[in-house]
Amino acid sequence: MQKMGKRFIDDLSLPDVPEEFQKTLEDFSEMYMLYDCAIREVNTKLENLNQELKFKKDRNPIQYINHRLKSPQSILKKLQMNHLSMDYKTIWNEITDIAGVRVICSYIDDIYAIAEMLIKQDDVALLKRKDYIKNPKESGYRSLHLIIETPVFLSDKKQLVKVEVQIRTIAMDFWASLEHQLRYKTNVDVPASIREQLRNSADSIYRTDQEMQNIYQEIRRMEEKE
Ligand code: 0O2
Repeated sequence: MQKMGKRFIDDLSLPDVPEEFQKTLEDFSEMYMLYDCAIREVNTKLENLNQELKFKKDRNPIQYINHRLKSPQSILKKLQMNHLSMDYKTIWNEITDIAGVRVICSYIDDIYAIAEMLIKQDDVALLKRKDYIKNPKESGYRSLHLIIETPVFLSDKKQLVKVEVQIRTIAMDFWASLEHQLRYKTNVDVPASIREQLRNSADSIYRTDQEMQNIYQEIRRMEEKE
């Protein structure tokens, strides 16, 4: 883990990095170790839920789980955008998405069911919930975001660590991944007409998600009558 933090830090090309942030970087290895442990804790919780539901209901509501640690470059960008100071304490308290877990579900209802099961666990505290499914972003982006805090048990103490959990369907993820690539991999200012096309495509994907959910429920009802 020391290595993972170090790799990230070595990757940072330093000329434009403020001195205050460079100093804070020295403490990043330990911070990344904690976030990495927290990701594993949350991952295990989600995998266990999926396993139990497979056993009880004979289906997996979670298709797959991804995770990532936010790079120092992205942390710096966020601090600068939000006019935050660059000390360790500010990063620890204010940047809530350094540890990120993305859960890809089969159906819209699975998203809410998994979220409820996760935040009901007594060692999980919900700090923030943003429902971009009920209230999609201007871009068309849909996903349920939870900022949770979970304990990491170390050799001599228990440390609470924040993790951002993004939960969405396969279809929402398909759109978000391509839109992310299109937006970040281009130098051009995306015109309003293309932004509208992207929004329309997100809306149409959402309608398909709703149709698939309805079909699934209908088949379930038919099975129950058998
Ligand atoms: P990455 O590489 O995915 O981490 P906050 O201060 O945290 O409350 P913030 O940071 O604006 O406010 O959080 P928000 O908007 O709730 O969630 C940010 C993350 O959601 C992004 O992380 C993306 O992962 C995802 N996201 C939000 N809007 C969009 C969008 O329009 N398109 C796509 N594809 N993803 C989106 P990062 O840090 O941008 O990047």
